[in-house]
Amino acid sequence: MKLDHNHIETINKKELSQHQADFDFLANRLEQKGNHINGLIEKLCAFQVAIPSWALGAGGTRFGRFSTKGEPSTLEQKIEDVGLIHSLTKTAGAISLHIPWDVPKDYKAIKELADSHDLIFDAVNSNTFQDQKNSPFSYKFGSLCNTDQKVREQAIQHNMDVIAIGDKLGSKSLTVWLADGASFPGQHNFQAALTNTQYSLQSIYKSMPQDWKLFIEYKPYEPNFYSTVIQDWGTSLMLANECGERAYTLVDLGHHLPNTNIEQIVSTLMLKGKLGGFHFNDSKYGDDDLTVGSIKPYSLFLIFNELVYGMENNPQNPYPAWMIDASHNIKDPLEDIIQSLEAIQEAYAKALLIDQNKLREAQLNYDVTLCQEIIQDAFRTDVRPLIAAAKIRSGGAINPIKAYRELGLRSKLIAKRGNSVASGL
Ligand SMILES: [Mn+2]
Repeated sequence: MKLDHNHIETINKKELSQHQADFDFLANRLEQKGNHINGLIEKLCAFQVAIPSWALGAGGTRFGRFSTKGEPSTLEQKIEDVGLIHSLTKTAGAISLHIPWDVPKDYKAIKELADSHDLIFDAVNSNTFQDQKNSPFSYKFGSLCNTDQKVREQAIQHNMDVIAIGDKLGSKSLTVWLADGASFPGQHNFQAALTNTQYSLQSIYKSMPQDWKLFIEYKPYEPNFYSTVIQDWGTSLMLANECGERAYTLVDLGHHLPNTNIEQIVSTLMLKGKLGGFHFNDSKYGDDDLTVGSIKPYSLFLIFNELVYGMENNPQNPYPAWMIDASHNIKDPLEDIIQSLEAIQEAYAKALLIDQNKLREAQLNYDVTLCQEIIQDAFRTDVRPLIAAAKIRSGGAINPIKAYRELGLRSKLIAKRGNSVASGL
């Protein structure tokens, strides 16, 4: 299923005059403050976030899973769903595959399908946190960290297979997230587990094509509840440095202990040129994988402040790979992703409004009050008309959730696919 652009235009027409009034008011205010409206809109249009292939169906918890119905059961349908999201938002121009959940059968056809939806393949994700059918060895006691060399070799080979698959699709990076860790004190020799992980990652790194990047994700706990081998950004950075120039740390917002200062982590990594990728979600307690911006929008804004600063001042850091890594337990997954994209755009737009020169001056004058005023003035600005203007310019919907509902897209998907449940998770 593909959206006819005329349908979006018809829906937009109904909102155009209200939008224009809102936009003129905001643009006037922002111009008075010295902002260049056109430049802001261009930056918003250019900002694209990858959608992971496993996020298009209802997620679940260990207590159950409630299907949304009409979920995609093939890779083709998953691409179709990302295509729908991208048509409405014009900010989801990439898909991130999870292997082995989404291995293409016909690479040429899959590439053409993605292309027809204006989508590229972003980072590919390996999976050594589950045992795969027909695999001789189990990851129950770890994969890249395992004490048994044969298990490690199997996990390394899997990552090499994932790289080969990604390479055929035009991906340029591999994301490694490990569940490796210990559930109880004494279970692991920490040093041996870290050393094995390091050697395994180095083997994977060496096998990558020259233009590929390796992203190393960290997480403090879960599914192992005593320790994880790559528990924090420091460990990830250390491993990345030991691999080489094209290895980077990947920050997932949910992979921190409560109240961690994530914006400072972002800032440090970008200064060192080592922030490779970024996974968006939101959380109240742990790795809750909730809709981006639904719990802590101010925190997201502060993180974007550092991302914007880094993108403008740290040429040593490559442009990060953005991806939504959330789970949708009770909402329609496509609506949830659209809400996440809106929250990301909002935080980005607000961060772009921060007057960095004034902020620097206030910092040098030790004017703490003014520093807060400058930052919060940007945060308190309602930037939604700016985001809508970017949507109009790129051919998206002024209000994507409203358009999704008015077009009855979930009902149409159910009519086509029935009560199908997404494959993968
Ligand atoms: Mn993640």
